[in-house]
Amino acid sequence: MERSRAPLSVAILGTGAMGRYWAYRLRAVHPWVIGTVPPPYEIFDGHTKVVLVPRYYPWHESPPAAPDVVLLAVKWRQLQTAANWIRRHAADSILVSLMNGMGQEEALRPLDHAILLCGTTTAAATRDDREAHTIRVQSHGLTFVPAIPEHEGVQALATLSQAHRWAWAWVSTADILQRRWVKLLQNSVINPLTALADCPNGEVIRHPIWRLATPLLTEGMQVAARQHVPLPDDLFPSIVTLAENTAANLSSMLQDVRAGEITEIEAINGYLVRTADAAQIPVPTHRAIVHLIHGLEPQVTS
Ligand code: KPL
Repeated sequence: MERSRAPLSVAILGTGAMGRYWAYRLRAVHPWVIGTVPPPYEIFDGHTKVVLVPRYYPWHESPPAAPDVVLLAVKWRQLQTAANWIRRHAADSILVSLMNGMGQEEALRPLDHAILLCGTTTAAATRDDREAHTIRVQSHGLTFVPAIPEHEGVQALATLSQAHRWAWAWVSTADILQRRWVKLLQNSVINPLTALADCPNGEVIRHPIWRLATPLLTEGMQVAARQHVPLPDDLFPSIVTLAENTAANLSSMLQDVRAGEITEIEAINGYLVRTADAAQIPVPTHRAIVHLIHGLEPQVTS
C-alpha cells in the first residue's frame, strides 16, 4: 500500500475515552481515528472545552494510505479487531501500545514484522455517562515509551513528541519493563477491588475489601521477582497514593462492569495468574479475584 506523504502520519485505533483523549492530545499532528464512534468529540479538560473533529474511519473502511504510526488505544476485548486492521492497513507501521495490562506482545505476535513499542501512561480520561460523545480529562499524567535510537522512524516519533510537548518520556527497555510491572501491580489491586466494591478509587482504601490489597500485592511481587523485574520498595504506599490522587476516578474496570462490558481482568490479574502458573508460584488471591470479576461480566452464550 502507498505510504502517506505527510511527514509522520498517525492513526489512533479506538474511539473510547482513551482513543479520544489521544486524538485531543496529539491534535497538532492531525491523527486519524479508527473505531466505532464517529466525531465530533467534546473534550472537557479542566475548565476548557474543545470540540474535536478528526478524520475518522470505521473499522471496515480503508484509510487512504498506510499510517507511519499506529497508536493502540483499544480495550482488550477489541485487540483482535485492531490486530486485523493493522494486518490489512498498517503492516509495516510503528505500533505504540499504551494499553493497561500485559500480554500485548503475545496477542500481536503474528504481526512481528512491525515495530511494537509497549509503553505505559498515567493519562486518564472518562466518558461522560450522559453525553456519549463527551469525555473528561482526569489527568494528563506521564507516558513512558521505549526508546530505540537506532530506528529512524522511532527517532522521528520521539522528535515529534518533544516538539509538540506530549509529555512522552523515551526510556530504556529495562526501565519500561519495570514501569509496566509497577503499573500492572497497581492496576491488579485498585481496579478489581474498586470494581467489586463498586466505589471510586479514593473510597476503596477505606473499604473492608482493601484487606485484600496486601495479599494481592505480595503475590504479585513474588511473580515479578521470578521474572527478575526489580521493583521499588515503596510499592504499597505508592498504590495508596495513586488511589488518593485519582480519588474521584472510577477505575477503568469499574466503568466496564457498570457498562455491562467484558473487563480487562485477563490482561491484568489473569496475566499474573498465567505467569505464576508457568513458574509454579501460588497466587490464590489473584485467582479468586479473576473468578469474582468474571462473575460480574456479561455471560457469553455460545
Ligand atoms: O489506571 C487506572 C485505571 O483505572 O485503569 C487507575 C490508575 C487505577 C486510575 O483509575
